[in-house]
Amino acid sequence: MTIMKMKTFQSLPMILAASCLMACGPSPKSQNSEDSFVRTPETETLLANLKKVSARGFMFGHHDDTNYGIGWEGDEGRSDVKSVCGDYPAVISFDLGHIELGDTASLDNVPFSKIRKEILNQYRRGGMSSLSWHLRNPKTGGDSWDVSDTTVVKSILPGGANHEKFAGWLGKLSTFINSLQTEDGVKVPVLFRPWHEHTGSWFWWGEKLCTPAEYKQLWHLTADALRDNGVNNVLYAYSPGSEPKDMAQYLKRYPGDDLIDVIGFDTYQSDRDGYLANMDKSLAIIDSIGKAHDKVIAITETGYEGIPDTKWWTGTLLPAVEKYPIAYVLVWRNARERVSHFYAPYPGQVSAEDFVVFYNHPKTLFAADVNSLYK
Ligand code: BMA
Repeated sequence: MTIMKMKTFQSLPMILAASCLMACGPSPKSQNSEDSFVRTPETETLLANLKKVSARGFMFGHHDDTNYGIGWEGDEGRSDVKSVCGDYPAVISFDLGHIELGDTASLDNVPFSKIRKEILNQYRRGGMSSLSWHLRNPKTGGDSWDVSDTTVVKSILPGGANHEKFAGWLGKLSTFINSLQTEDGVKVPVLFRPWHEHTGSWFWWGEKLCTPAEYKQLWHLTADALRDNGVNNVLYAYSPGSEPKDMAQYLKRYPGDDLIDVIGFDTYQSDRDGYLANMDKSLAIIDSIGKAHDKVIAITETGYEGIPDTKWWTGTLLPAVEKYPIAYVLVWRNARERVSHFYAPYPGQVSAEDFVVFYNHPKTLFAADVNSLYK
């Protein structure tokens, strides 16, 4: 089903115009310890706009949206979300796993040239791209999920045996992010969300795999290296899982307000009641911290694998999130290579009609609704 909507409200740039003079200038946060370091104006404008989005609603996001979907791969301009509702997600996320190896394709087998092209396409639509990084294990050679060794983080910090190797990986990552440029040479701002779900212990940077001090050092090492490599077009997102029970637990490994721009969490539905409870608990935490620390809040990953509930979008997701001032909620990928590993509807999928109702809700924002996050 394809239904085009015409939502009757002002465009985001119009609403933001009044506050832009103050909000769009470089903020003190953009000055890192090196006085000369300033993020690009487009990056600062993106942050200012993210802070304003929740006055209108929340953006919908989908991982790898334009790279592939159910029954297709690489078709120009195609998106399962667009096929269902007529518009692209306002946020699309991509994963840079294997960029560190110098490979030409990601861990999910998407060429990095294609990822770059889709980030540029999303920028031209005025929407946002977010980047996660399921990188390899620099000590064992295994993947992100290889938790067989509890000293991996320590080994890549200054003085560790894998420090130089990891610096090289950050160099490759930086080269890619620096290459995100329009024909006019404008660097495309992106939200970078490394070291995610660290309050669980399934990634080598997880809770039981490093100390809070090591985890924070990992973040600073990463951001400092990117800055030294000239990366000035990223905002940073901190996204634990839904394990923290209160603000203190949420902030236990927080690398600091100077570094982080967006705070969020990742959580998925298995049983509905548990999901709603987790959502509410985690949303309340990030809402309070967001207000106290002046941070953008978002649900950085969520979803219900296979979406077997015909009314999931308006019956579960919408009521769970609508009372909180989140900038966006993002669902995970529609894997073309793993049957039933999908989180957004495609034409004919059982929740597709309900997704159109969700799309037509005045609070949900898609690419044409946000129009431009960079002006
Ligand atoms: C996971 C799964 C994996 C994938 C990884 C990185 O949640 O979707 O299949 O490789 O994300 O995208």
